[in-house]
Amino acid sequence: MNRPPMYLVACAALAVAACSSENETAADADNAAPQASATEGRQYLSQPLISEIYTADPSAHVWDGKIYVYPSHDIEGPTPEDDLGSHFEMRDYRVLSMDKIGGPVTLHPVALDIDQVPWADKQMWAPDAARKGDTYFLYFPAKDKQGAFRIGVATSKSPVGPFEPQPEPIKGSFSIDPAVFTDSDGKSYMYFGGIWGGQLQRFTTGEYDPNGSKTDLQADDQPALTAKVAMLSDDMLQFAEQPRDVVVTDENGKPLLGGDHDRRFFEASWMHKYNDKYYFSYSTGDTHYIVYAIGDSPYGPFRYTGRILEPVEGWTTHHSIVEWDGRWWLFYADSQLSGQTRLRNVKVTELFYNPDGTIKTIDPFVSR
Ligand code: FUB
Repeated sequence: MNRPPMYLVACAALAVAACSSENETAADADNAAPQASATEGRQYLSQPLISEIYTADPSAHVWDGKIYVYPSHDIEGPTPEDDLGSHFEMRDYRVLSMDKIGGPVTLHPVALDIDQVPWADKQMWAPDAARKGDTYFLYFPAKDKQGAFRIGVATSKSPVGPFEPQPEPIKGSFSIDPAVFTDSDGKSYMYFGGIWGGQLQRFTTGEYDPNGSKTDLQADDQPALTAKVAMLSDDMLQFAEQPRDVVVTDENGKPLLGGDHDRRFFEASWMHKYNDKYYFSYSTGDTHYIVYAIGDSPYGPFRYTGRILEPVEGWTTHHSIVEWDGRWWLFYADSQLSGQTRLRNVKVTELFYNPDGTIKTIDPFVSR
């Protein structure tokens, strides 16, 4: 794929219809004829938001009525695929924005490059963003010079950057996939972590153990490793407390076990609030589901409730959930454009709740 121009306006396949008519709605775009799938003759539910670069791990936010998406920027690298995700060799971030879902998507210039971050060595994985006052915060994981994942933060007066990084990672941060949720009372929390390549299992003592397990705790009958959550400081630049476990329980109130690969936490935390309940959602990794658990507090515990998204094309699955224009949207990614797990593309589709607050499971493929 050629290097794209620094700034361009993209009109993705899904959005072509919306681009061609000002009156077309997001629903019209969602109902556009799906393209034939490269996988098993199935058809994709939705189309990539952009095709000029490869993007994944979309964290979507609505600020001043506009939708901003903070994705990973996938690139072709030389490293062979392995179970630690060494082949995800991303080096910068670029922001997408759109005035409406189904409308034109703007791909903004580089918002943050790894060469700007003194402590970061490689692998800028899934980011998220937050806003407080007139400042925007970009949170990102990267490996430090010792090979340990840490989480950094960078600031800007614009939601699309450029962002200026803090010189050090967030004190006490570790692992990957930060997701920052701001509650109705203005308090912000970072959810983070990932097992296997995300290294949670190598931080169980508080220090990074480079020789630790490559996967998990390797104790299938014990509580699984959990995501972590910490309230952020008033300036949004540090943890205000020691990270706590994000406990997800089964129907009997017992923590999910390490062997429960269909339900236990793997990576890709996201938090949203619906009808005063806290919805913690995440990827189950090697079983490829996006699932969710519901709680009464941002700290949990959360009770496992069900699946949001069935497996997409490609190994990874990572999402965000946001309300826009009175409707709820799932941003996700697959490998439709490249057929390769390391080169992904972000998508969006509408998410629906049942009257009891459960979420209707989405199949990323449709049969027509
Ligand atoms: O994009 C690199 C990693 O793959 C992310 O941090 C994970 O969530 C998975 O999508």
